[in-house]
Amino acid sequence: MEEVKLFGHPLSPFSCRVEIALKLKGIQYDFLLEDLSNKSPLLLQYNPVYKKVPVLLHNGKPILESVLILEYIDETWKTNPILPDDPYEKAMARFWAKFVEEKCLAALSKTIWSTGEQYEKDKAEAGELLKLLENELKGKKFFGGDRIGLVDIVANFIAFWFRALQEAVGLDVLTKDNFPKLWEWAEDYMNCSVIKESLPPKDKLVADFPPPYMGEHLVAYFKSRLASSATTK
Ligand SMILES: N[C@@H](CCC(=O)N[C@@H](CS)C(=O)NCC(=O)O)C(=O)O
Repeated sequence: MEEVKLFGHPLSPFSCRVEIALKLKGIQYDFLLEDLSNKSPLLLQYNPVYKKVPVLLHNGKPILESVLILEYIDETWKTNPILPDDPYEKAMARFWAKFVEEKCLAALSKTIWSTGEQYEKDKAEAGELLKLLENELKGKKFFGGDRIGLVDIVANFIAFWFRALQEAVGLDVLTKDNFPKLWEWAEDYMNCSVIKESLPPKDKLVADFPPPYMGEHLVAYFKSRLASSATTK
């Protein structure tokens, strides 16, 4: 009997990536909820370098970093592949996953926290990156083609987290008009049952994000921004 345990947090987009991959493959696992403001000794033991979730424990061996965990899961359990077999297609999927991870997440996150002129600058910068994703989706339902693949799972921050926070704070970075293909992708992605059951409720995300590991000042800032957007609506 295999041991599969996931140290995670339900509001973490990184932890949800792993849950999605395990569910897509039908792997049974135990979810160990981490209190990110008071991390468990086991989490610190398994991930002494970054001290972050997610950590996948497979038969006693820890696997770290969500994208690497996704690849590990795909290589370990072959049903419902999330990476293509073809070496070129695989390299391209990794390329776009890296692009989403390293460029898009940072650029989109900046727009949530910035205001005024800085917001306009950050929005334009994020828009340039989203254009590239919009183009990549041409002729495809998902980044993975007809089925959800690595890039789709890595981009879950865009489909759910970013769109929910953007709506809550009243931003217009990613809209149906500006990025119709990307918007449609996000809707299709969110409509998949495996995805729906792996994501936290939107109101909980908006109320409790960012999770407590982030600085108090960020939490306070986010709340005040929410409050001011609510009064100006
Ligand atoms: N690059 C990591 C990022 C993981 C990450 O940032 N996890 C956050 C939760 S969303 C965390 O555990 N933070 C705890 C901390 O920063 O102390 C991955 O992809 O797994």
